[in-house]
Amino acid sequence: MFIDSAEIEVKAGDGGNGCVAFRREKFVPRGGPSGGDGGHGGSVWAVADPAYNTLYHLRHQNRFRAGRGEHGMGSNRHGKTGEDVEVHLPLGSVVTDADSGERLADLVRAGERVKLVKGGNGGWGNQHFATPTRQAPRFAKPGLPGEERRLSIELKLLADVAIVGFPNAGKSTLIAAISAAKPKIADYPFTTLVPHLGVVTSHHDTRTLVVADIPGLIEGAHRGAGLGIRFLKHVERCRLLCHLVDASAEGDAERDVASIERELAAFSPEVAARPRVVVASKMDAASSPERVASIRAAAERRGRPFLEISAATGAGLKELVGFLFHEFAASAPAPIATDEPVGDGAE
Ligand SMILES: Nc1nc2c(ncn2[C@@H]2O[C@H](COP(=O)(O)OP(=O)(O)OP(=O)(O)O)[C@@H](O)[C@H]2O)c(=O)[nH]1
Ligand SMILES: [Mg+2]
Repeated sequence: MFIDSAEIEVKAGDGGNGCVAFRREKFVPRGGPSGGDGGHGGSVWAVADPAYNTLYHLRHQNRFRAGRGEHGMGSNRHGKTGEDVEVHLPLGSVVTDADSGERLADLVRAGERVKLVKGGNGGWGNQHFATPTRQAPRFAKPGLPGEERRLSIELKLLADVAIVGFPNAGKSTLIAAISAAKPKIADYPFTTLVPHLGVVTSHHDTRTLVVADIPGLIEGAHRGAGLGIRFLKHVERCRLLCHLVDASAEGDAERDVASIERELAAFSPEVAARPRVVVASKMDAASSPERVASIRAAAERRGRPFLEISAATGAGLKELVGFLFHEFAASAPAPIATDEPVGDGAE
């Protein structure tokens, strides 16, 4: 299942107590204080792990506790440090403190580690408290408690390009045609219920782009219509939007284009302002030349580039992929390199 938000509780280990002890050796009468320090408590870390695509695993475990520090011992022996604990999260996870709203981590690189809560310091043993006038301190410090937090985690997929559009516009067919991704394709709306990622390889070199197939949007999505806009957060980090408009549908495309724009704007003005290319899909089955002309006109009115494709025949796909790479000419390689559907494919 594709789960993209979760709440967890994390608790770092308490520090061990310092120890009160004195040297007791046969030929050393009245030996000095020898109580060791308590060990530090373990911390809890977030680790960006490409083996995970969703937050589903946090359904089974939502509490993480690091080990406590051992208490100090006699003969100046320190207590052992408590064991650290790691919470593995997919790339694109944003971790915030559920109570204060403070953003603690935004994991974008594989292997990145961020400390979520810090273990408590171990207390000092009595050996630290000896002074010339107090040679036999009978006290030590207790360990400090480990931090504790409630965290909320949001997964926002990391992709370069997001394919958006009405249900049935041909988004999944497109991603299946240009990458190894295999989302479900069918002749009815809302076939795709969760976002899918695909890696597209350049025709000319070894560059890759991560493209996201976003479930269809309809008018009123921001008020919850259809699948709503709950998946639009996955568009937030995409630098380019590829807006598919079905050329096989009837009527003037202006309304169709405007209604997707309104939904994007209602979600986030920033997302609505992203670079966007308008793509007429299903050109092999175009309903009329007027329909295609109206899609082109809607793109021109907005100063957006316009392309025509047919994922069925492959026409225009090379140009589209070339265009996408051209837009990203100066950008770094994509952070994710998997063609896995996000989730277990249960749709
Ligand atoms: N003739 C033709 N049909 C297409 C083309 N692309 C997609 N289709 C058909 O259009 C229908 C919808 O395609 P999908 O790729 O599932 O559409 P979608 O945009 O992912 O739809 P949702 O997941 O429901 O939002 C399917 O029956 C496809 O076979 C095309 O280029 N030409
Ligand atoms: Mg689909």
